Amino acid sequence: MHQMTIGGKPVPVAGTFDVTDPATGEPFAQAPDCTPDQLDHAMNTAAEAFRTWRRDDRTRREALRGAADALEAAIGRLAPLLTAEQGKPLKDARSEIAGAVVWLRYYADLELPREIVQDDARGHAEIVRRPLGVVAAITPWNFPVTLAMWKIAPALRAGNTVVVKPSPYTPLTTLALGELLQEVLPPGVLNVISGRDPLGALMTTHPVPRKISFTGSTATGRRVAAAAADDLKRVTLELGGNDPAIVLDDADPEQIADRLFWAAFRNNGQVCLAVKRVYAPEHLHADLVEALAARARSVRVDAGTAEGAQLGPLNNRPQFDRVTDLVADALRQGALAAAGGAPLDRPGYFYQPTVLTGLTDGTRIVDEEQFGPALPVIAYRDLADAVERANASPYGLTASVWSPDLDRAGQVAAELEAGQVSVNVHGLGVRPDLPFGGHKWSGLGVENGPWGLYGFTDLQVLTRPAQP
Ligand code: TXE
Repeated sequence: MHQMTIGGKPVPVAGTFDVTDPATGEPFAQAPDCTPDQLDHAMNTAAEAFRTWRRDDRTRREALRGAADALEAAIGRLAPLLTAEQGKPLKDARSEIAGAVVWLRYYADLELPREIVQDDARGHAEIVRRPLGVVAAITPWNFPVTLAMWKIAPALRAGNTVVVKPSPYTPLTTLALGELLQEVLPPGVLNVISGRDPLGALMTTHPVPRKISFTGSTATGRRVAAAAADDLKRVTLELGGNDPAIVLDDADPEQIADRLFWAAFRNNGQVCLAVKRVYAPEHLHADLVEALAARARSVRVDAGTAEGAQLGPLNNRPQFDRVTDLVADALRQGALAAAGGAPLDRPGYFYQPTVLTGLTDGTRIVDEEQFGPALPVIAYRDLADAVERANASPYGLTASVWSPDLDRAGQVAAELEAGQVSVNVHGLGVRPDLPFGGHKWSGLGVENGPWGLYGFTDLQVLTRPAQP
């Protein structure tokens, strides 16, 4: 069994919970269930390690490089574990872990300039960024490794120490990551614990961490923010989205369909920034629906271990039930499934890639985050009205505009309320060097780039008068 790692060592297992293979719907492994004492131990150990880890920038950068090399060498071993617990095809599991390596290297290489505001005859004023202390990192089940690394790499680079807790649906690869990285990190710098949802809540009220970095649902994000408020812990929240794609009247449906389709269906739509609703002009609507539906029908959905699988099952039962309900609700309201519309007839959490037409705003699957392989395509008559409807959501994570006329697309993009807006592609801005964060209910603060690292620091001003 994969074990929790605290202070560089495996922790004796006190209790366990089941981990389910989404391709069968059956439990296939157990994970350790962290006790409150073990949580205290993890937090105190991280606090102790912080005393020295925060001091030496060079050691930290070398350690992150070592972590990148160790993780890269382990991709072949970790990818099958990620597929088993998450469901995604093996090749996607491999590229997810490879992405985490890229993040480690980016932060290892990131130069942080000294910010000297004044250095003249009157004196010297400089701004430094101090690490906060212990960071509690809480992650979801859609990209367990990547999203953990979006927190671990910048937090460690800035000089913090980390206690990370993966989702109870996907704890195993993160536990394995914790075991693996002990070879290259000083003890206590990265601690990995696992448990059910109440463990996340305990982390947010624990007195030790100075920051909670959370990725997950908006509902839980609110609880995290409320729990952190008492102690004024810093929080970064990366939450849900209901990301619109607006197709302009001069776009060519066949030409854009591949990119649009995969922006919506990658990882089975279980992507915070997936396209979740498409607005298409009336005269292109039927052609675009058919172009997307043709792709949906031809995608190979199978167990992540099956040769040639392009999409696996949904990750967990509640998510499978939610997608099933949202599509059934839309069909009851008069929507038509141009492709899919139901689960696959086999065990596990498999759902047919689904393209819905004949529906509009006010239907649950348009208004809420579906987080699954079902995409509503909505016809519009007036572009200003489509923009209005795109912005009418309480979410604001990402958005895209599709047109060969880049100036016009750029003007529409500037109207959209979202943390990232792309033209003729969706989600191009997810890179280690660009800030990623949501407007409105989609989050608080940003991850990635120097801006993400700054979120793991407090500013300190150092001043002195000129020497006589
Ligand atoms: O998320 P939760 P769930 C959305 C998506 C999905 C919905 C529910 O729409 O349908 O969220 O997924 C931990 N204090 N996203 O229920 O509960 C939990 O153990 C602190 C979008 O899985 O937010 C897990 O580690 N932590 C999202 C993590 O929070 C708590 C990705 C996320 O779980 C906690 C995933 C508490 N009170 C789902 N309760 C995205 N932004 O990409 C639970 N947790």
